[in-house]
Amino acid sequence: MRSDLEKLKDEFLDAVKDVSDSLKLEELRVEYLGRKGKLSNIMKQLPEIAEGARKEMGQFANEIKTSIESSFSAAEQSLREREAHGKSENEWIDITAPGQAPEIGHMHLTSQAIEEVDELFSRLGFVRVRHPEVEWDWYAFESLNMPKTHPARDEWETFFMADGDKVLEGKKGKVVLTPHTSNGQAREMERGRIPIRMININKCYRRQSDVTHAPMFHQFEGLMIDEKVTIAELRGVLDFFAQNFFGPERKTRLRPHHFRFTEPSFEIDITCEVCGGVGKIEEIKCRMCKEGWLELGGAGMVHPNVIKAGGLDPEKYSGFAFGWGVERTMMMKSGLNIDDIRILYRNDLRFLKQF
Ligand code: FA5
Repeated sequence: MRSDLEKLKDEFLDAVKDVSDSLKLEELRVEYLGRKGKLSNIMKQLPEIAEGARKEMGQFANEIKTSIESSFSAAEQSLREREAHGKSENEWIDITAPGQAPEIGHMHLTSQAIEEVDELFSRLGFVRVRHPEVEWDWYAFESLNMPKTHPARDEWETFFMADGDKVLEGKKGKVVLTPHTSNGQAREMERGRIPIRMININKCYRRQSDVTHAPMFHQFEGLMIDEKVTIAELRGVLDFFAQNFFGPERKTRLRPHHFRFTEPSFEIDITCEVCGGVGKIEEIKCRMCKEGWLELGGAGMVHPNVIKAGGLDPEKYSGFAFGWGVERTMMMKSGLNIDDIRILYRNDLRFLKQF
């Protein structure tokens, strides 16, 4: 066995000298050191060796193995160096050639609109805040004058959060993905910093998907609370926004509506940008608005019960609130001409790069 091992080592050293690429070197490693290789084969003789000499022979076999392994590593290292050197001799760079500029992205249309909304309201002293997207039932519904079993809740098509089959629940009720930014109303009042001029811009979630509805969208919620706030101030703020955002030629209208958290309540519509407010394009009903007007959002004077839920005295304080969809508002801007809201979130660069 000893002479077999010595022969094996010499044979390996001889073979490794001539190897010129890493593939062949690996083949050689498998042939000599692999599980079914030549060294393993010789090691099978070990149990036949007399017990007294077996330990010594085992040690000798290990020395041979270590020696083969280090010759292999040395060959591997020198091959790597030779390959690297060869490469640098063959490859060259023309440092005078023009560079390839990395593609620079830009803000998503929705983020651009959010910045613009934020900037316009800041001119009126409204401060941008962010209240949670994952919310308690209390802030999303109950504090807004919608008790647990009230039918008005049915309109919201909410996503409740669950852990397996168990709907998550805590001291402030179930956990929901907020369906609107009105969840920020009681939260902002609880802070107790009066007067309030808040603009809460955030993601909202509803079980809806069609040309004017996305399951995830954004709203901006304005809230003003002070002593003696009137409806005239609400109109003034909304007009300021509409004229600056859409341009003076576009028309808005207030339509009486019902929200549980405002009294009186309105919906605000704007003349449709896709059909120019006519409701038709070449005698075909406008796919976006169907009648010339598109709803942008709701507004109204904050209900006394909501002021109470926010920890303030409704006898002393009054205010207004409005909540509009960012995407819908943006889609109604002149020149955009987007006729399906869902395209904003399809991540199609051919569309997004245009803006
Ligand atoms: C509300 O969400 C009320 N919280 C608004 C409000 C706030 C009223 C404060 C009074 C006072 P509404 O469900 O109508 O109301 O939604 C408001 C706007 O959000 C809609 O007009 C629309 O512009 C936008 N919106 C609603 N659902 C979606 C959706 N699935 N996809 C895109 N935009 C939506």
